[in-house]
Amino acid sequence: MDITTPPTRNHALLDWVASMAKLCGPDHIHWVTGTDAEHGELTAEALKQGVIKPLSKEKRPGCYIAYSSPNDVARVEHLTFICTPTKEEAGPTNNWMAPDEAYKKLGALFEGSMKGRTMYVVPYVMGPLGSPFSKIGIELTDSVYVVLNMRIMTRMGRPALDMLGDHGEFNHGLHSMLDVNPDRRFICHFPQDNTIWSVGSNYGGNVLLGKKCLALRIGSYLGKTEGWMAEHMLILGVESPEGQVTYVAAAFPSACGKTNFAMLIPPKRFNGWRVWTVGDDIAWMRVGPDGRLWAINPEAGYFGVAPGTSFYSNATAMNTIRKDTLFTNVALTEDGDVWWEGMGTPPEHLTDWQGRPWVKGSPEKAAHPNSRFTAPAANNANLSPFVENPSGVPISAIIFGGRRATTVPLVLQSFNWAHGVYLGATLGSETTAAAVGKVGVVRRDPMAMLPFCGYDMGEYFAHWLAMQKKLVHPPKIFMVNWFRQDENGKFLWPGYGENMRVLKWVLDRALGHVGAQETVLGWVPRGTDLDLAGVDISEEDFSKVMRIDTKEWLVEIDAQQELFERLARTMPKEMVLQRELLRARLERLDQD
Ligand code: OXD
Ligand code: MN
Repeated sequence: MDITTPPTRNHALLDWVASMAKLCGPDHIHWVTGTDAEHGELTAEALKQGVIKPLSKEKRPGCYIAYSSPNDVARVEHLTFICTPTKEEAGPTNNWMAPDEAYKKLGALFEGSMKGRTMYVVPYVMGPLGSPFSKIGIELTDSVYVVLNMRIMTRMGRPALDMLGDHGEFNHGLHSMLDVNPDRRFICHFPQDNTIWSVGSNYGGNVLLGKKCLALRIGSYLGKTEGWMAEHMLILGVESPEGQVTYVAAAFPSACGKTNFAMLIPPKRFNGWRVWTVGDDIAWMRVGPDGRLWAINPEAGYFGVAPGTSFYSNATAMNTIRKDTLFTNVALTEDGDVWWEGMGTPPEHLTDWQGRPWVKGSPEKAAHPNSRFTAPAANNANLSPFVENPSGVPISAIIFGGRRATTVPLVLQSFNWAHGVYLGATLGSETTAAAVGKVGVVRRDPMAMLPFCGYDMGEYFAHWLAMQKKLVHPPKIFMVNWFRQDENGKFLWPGYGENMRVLKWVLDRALGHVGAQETVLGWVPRGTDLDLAGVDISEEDFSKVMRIDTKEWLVEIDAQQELFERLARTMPKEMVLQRELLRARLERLDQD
């Protein structure tokens, strides 16, 4: 076995790498340092292996395109396991495997899996370097594609080892692609051991172990035990013309526009306003000494959904991905550029995401619906200057949003923290292409964390409720729905930049600048409090988008029953009572 010199004296790390190498049997071990020179070598290696292809140097400098196996294009929730000593700890919404069984089963798959391959040792930090909020992980992987992605998504290499030192704690991540076969694909989390084992996939969410696996599944478990929160939330800062910046965290299920919202460009009407991106997918939040909730973005890049991204929907992202970006499963133009559905008019000819010729007008999608860009946050012209702040940014408002064609109004504010937790806990959303399975069916996705909570969801709600005790200045909680449709299936709200109107009301409420009108569901904007000047929406459509229909809500409450039943063992009483209170209010209204 050929080994680059381990740049560490951390014995726990050296011993663990040695034992995993013994199990997987790679020909080489490469300790990743993260330098530019090394990046050049890894890129050359990936090109040689045919894992990536260069894009046009003029159009996309430093950019590459990769294609995954057609059987490996999204997260696989049915093959994702939480391996806690008891099934109860994982809870009824997670797949569970006993730790011994999982180590045995996956151990047999890992055995000799890296023969003829290189094992890359990838040290990385989630969170700003040197921040006490940050966590260190080591991912052992046989995929050079993973290493190239981790370089963008995390603080990878030597700085991570320096932060770890000789004795530090780290997450133990082991990944092998094997033969990318869905029959031999498992993503297992061992929260008690701070360990993740992933086999048989090479798709981002399954294999970039810092992201969903560490930052959310293991992170939420650590958050519960250490008294903080790991959430599937973007973080943004809104700067007023006077220079006051207010921070908001927002949870939306996968592929519901978090990246677009995090990079929002205010419309003309909001001259002098600016939105700063702190993060687009994950927030780690702690109560600060001032009693406010402070959030960091543990990531260093964006693993964004490409389809639908355009200069209209997200100009900031389009500019971010101009250089140094890795594209996966998008279509390729004849002049070495990328294209996907929703970007604009397609060229006459493309090569589709499976390498097949594609002609304009073809009914087939040229890019996979879950195709992605991996881009450095540093490319974002609106990146918050506080993104590296070791203590994060103070959050004044939390937003929950789903993708709902009916029922859920454009915006409302919860009555209080517990009611806000109830709104988040019962969030429903139509499924998207980000996970394998049927698209477009409403499922409960509590706090957009259903696929990402590393322990029992009822306990997770209890943790949310318990956080209130520590918060002297809790953020105000809101619910939004950008996706409501009319009877003909047309979206009622223009969305994208116009969401600034809603955001402004959220800020006004969070900062106590405006009153509001009470409804059965929560507080909503009064007459003119939501600035609609210049928005392309009729009065009638606006009333439709804000409509709270008693009958629909009685059905919605019934649709929450399955979640309440599944989580009955640990569902906090407050959640049950919130639901009953809402039911009583709705029934009274329905009778009147
Ligand atoms: C993601 C997801 O990739 O949520 O962020 O699937
Ligand atoms: Mn996500």
